Amino acid sequence: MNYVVWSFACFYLLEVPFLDCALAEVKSPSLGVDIISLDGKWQLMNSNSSVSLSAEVPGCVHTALQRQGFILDPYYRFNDLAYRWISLDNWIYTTSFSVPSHVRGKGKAVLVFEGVDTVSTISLNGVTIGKTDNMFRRYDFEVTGLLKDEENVLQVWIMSAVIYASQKSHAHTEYRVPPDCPPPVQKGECHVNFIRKAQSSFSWDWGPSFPTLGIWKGVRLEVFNTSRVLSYTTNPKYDFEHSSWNVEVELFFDVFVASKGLVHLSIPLLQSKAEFQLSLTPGQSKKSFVLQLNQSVSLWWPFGHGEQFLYYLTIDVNLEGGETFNADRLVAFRTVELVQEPIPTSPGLSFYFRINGKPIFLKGSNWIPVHAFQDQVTTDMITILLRSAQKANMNALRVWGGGVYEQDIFYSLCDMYGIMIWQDFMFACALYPTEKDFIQTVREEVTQQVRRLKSHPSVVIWSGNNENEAAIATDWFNISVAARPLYVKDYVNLYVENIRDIVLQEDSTRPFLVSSPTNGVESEKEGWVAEDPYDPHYGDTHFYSYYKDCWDWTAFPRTRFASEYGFQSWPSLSTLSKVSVTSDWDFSSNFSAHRQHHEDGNQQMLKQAELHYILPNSTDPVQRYRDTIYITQVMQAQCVKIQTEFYRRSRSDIVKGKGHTMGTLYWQLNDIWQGPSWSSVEFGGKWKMLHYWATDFYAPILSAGFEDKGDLLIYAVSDSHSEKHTVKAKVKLHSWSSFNAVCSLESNVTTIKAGGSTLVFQHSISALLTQCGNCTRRSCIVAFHLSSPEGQMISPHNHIFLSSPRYAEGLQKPNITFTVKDTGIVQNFFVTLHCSFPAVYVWLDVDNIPGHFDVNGFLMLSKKSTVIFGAWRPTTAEEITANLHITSLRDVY
Ligand code: BMA
Repeated sequence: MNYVVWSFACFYLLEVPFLDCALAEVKSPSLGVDIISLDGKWQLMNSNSSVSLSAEVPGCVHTALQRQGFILDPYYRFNDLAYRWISLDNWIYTTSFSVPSHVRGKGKAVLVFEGVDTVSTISLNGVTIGKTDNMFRRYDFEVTGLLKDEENVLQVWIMSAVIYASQKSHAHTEYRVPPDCPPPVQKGECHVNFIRKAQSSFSWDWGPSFPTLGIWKGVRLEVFNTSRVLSYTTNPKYDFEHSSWNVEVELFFDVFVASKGLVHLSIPLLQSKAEFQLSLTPGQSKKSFVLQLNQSVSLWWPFGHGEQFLYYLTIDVNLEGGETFNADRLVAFRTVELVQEPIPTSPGLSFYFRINGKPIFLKGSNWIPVHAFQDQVTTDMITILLRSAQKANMNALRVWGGGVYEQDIFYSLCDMYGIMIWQDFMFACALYPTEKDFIQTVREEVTQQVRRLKSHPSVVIWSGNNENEAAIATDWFNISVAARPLYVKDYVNLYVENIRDIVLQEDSTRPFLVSSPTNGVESEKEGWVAEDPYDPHYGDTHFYSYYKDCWDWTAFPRTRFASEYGFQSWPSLSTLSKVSVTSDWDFSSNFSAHRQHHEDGNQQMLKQAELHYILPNSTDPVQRYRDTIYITQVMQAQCVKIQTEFYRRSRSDIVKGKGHTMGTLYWQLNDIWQGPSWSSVEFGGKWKMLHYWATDFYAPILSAGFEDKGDLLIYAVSDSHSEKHTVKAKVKLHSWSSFNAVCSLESNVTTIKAGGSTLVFQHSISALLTQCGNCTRRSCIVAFHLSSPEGQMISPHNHIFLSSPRYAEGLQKPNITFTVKDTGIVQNFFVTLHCSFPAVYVWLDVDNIPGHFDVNGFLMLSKKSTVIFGAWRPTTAEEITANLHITSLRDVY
């Protein structure tokens, strides 16, 4: 099938969510290998046999217990605490299977566990065949000679991860490896840094403690006479000397009997093919082949910068004995550089990504695990989240180091959507032990993950850990000055001498950073732990400030690259109502406190909101709760917008030596459960107000307005590489009490920088108000956008408040009414709003009907406005009408 047809088919399917689009990976690995899948129903028992049930593999204990009715939904109310016993117990998975004698008679048999969570001892027919201690690794155990025809009994004895971590930490007597336990507000378990498991599974500041146990990936038996392919990689490389592309293919073999054969590689669409001799000797071996391309290729570009061309590459291995192995894989051509070089007029170094030779501003967010129970993560949900990211004009996501290396489909979809991935290794917010066995298991983990992921063009950078350089540098764990060198030595040992070393050996096609945040090459100069890894003159930064007024953009560090920043909000009532009861629906309920895992989080949200808005005061408690959720989302959207626009407009500026910001990844895209967090998409896929706003503040051409020393300034920010737009800023002042603009202004026509930010409008605010006549800071709002000289709109509508809406004069209850009408296009509905006064932060919520609006949380400056709701399942105008809630700021007090 050629790419164009395939791409269209997939795109079409993905436009209708809930349909999977299979991306071809390995066809059927063969070379005469017989594969018996052991996935499916197993038996599961706890340590004293008091609980016994059947369980699905892949899966985990919690999911099995819930599916069989032993427990209720673990996410319901306080069940995370009620079900703590599950993770403190040990569990045994058992299955039995038969092996036909013609298979059993073959030379070598291997049991492959793609993923065990986490610490286990595995036996076959009563004989221990191996142990596991790392959920991020695949394990292969040889079982030749142990198989019977009938009734082979396979048992996986899984130890409590909590108890294992505690034992490991107590055995580490020479010095402590902090932190011991998470803060009490997280209600989590201790010593997660001692186990190679999703670090957030012991609790995080946005997630519950569910230290899962299970067989979370597939299990199979592979039996063969000659050899088998363990894995393979496909790596397009650009040959700068000859200005041409080639593709390096690596095949990893497990060879039982020496053999010879041929390897054919081909990319039909590029009319490129080649044949190579293959000679295999017993043992494990890597064979590399290079396919030279003799014609030019179409490049893969990040979303918003060009197409994402993907080509089928086929691999055929033919051994002399007649055994064959065939696979095909999509490959793409792009180069990536992380540029850290001096900037005139600024101390420090730049920090930006150059893709295919062009500087690219990374716009996106941070990705956390989609579910506490990884077996419940569906392709549909990953698709919804990634499509949501792309719809919000994101071109990048950071797979954060406290979760999991995502599943293959995640990266394949990112390849297709043009979403660049900043891939952390799974270490976060902690120091780590460096005992031999720990380092050994990490080395294997890193090797396997790099080999699994490096063929994806979407992955543009590896990063060693989340915040661990900062943890040492800024002393999170009260380490004495005398002890510090010891911890720095361990840090360098783990991330530099081991992880970095392996990555550099395995992958020469993309950059490696040791940590995030880091000063990059400057950190390296300072011995890998910089004095201040948050230095805005170097590398990336993480920045959080909850109590300071987020409208004050001067408080944000003008960083080279903002890889984390954000504000919390609560998810919608329809999301929360699935795990709560009416008595929980109060901001001061036990439930509200229980779900909040960030110290003072609920307080911080209200305090920040109160700076600019009157807090909800309905006498109906449920209405007040709904409105409070709304106000937290308004606050979050407004704060992240102001901060992101500040970073985007800083891309060309150097102010007091700081600037040239080239990336914004706000914290965080998605949620792991129904609770308050920094996310812009709720658990289940519903968009918060922030996500709707991201669509605008990440628009390819943005008009960003702000106030500086009494002046109103508007910048035009463009992601374009060459197109120099001529624009004018159109500015209108609107009074809160009438629909007619009080006055309108236009800037001169300006040519804006391609790939830069340009000041297009500057005006003293007091002069503007005087000139305008009937306007004060409190009675009017400024709306603006960019248009072409001919009047065509080229940036989304934007606005800026001249004073806090809490002091707005003339803002009245808008009395919004609505009608819903089918558009005639599948699952798309017009929602037409009518209001009697201008309204701000107009929010439409259809409760449990999945889907999203084209715009939401908007400023309504006309009597009538129509938006479109696209549902993700069949629905009707009547159902939408019955479920639609409309709220604007003036409605909540
Ligand atoms: C950063 C992240 C996460 C955390 C977030 C919000 O430090 O790396 O660890 O969830 O801030 O506190």
